[in-house]
Amino acid sequence: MSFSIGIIGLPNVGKSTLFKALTKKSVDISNYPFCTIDPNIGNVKIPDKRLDKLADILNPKKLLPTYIEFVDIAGLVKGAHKGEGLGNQFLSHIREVDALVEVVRSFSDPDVSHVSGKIDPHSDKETIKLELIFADLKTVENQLEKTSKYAKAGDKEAIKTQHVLEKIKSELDKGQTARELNLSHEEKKLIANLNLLTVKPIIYVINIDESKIKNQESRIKNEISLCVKLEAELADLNPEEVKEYLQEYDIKTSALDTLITTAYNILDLITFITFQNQILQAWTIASSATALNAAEKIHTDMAQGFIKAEVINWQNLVKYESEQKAREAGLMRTEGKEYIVHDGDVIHFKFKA
Ligand SMILES: Nc1nc2c(ncn2[C@@H]2O[C@H](COP(=O)(O)OP(=O)(O)OP(=O)(O)O)[C@@H](O)[C@H]2O)c(=O)[nH]1
Ligand SMILES: [Mg+2]
Repeated sequence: MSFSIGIIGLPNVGKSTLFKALTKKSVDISNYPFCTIDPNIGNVKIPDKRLDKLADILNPKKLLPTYIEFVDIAGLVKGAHKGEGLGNQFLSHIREVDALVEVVRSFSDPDVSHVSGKIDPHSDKETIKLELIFADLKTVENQLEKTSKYAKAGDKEAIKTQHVLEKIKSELDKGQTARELNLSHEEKKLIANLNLLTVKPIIYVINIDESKIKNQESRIKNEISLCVKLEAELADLNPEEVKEYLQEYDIKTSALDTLITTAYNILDLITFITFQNQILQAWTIASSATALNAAEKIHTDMAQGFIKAEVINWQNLVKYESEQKAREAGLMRTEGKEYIVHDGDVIHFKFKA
């Protein structure tokens, strides 16, 4: 598994349309709220020019790009935590995702109804934020009850966890997300099993009118503006037609590319590459990951028997056209477990089987 993204938002704002644009899967899209009930799940290969260039010189039997899994769920409405709309039980479908994408309606089409009767991106964002906060509050309160028993009995881990939970609860009580607490790595680890929604990084997709596409450049790091409907129409076209379409609307990068770049940035992710058994494969990993973490990502055996990692930057490999020549030029380095993996590293792991 590479990484996964849950698509959330009010009903009828274009979540499934975005899902279609990204995954090219045909799913139910309709002009009435609560069209999606059961989640749509799809994988999207991450296009990577570096892999293509490496494939040109290495001639692999198989080329496996890294991918993102998208999960498109039902819409949340105000009061969902009290059972309004479809309630909030379906949030369980996105508990385990790595990040959230929230679709926010800004397009004005009078033929598409809005659950609260008016287009108000700011208020819609607030509604969703509060519903996620309510969902997390319930989880935190339930867990606090359990943890406090162990904490009272003197369990050291439980005391620490209780402290973090109380800190989160007080933030949620104020109407703020747990994300805003900037929890430390240690604190996050203590509550990781709760899969709190408001801890997850979030990207806003502002779904704009076709006429507003040009000159839309957001200054906010985790916000992108797209005309989701137009992007979904691209899913049905061939690559030549897509090019023309993008030019006509002056769109420089597709929704998928924009979203991937934003997700990699806010999640602090990088890609490393392996070429083993004639398979050229890209892997996604956190930017702080070590060679041992990278080996673990591939196989636990590889991490357990780790001997060394032979590392070469992808550009050097392309430049020298073969591993042999790159090695002779002294560009293949031998690194240990603690080596911090760089974006675009091509890594050979040596391990005891
Ligand atoms: N004009 C316009 N309509 C859009 C756009 N994006 C989506 N729509 C329309 O909005 C309606 C709802 O789209 P969906 O993708 O089904 O919305 P959803 O958020 O998945 O809705 P639920 O599953 O019901 O929560 C459909 O009629 C879409 O064609 C857009 O960018 N512009
Ligand atoms: Mg839908």
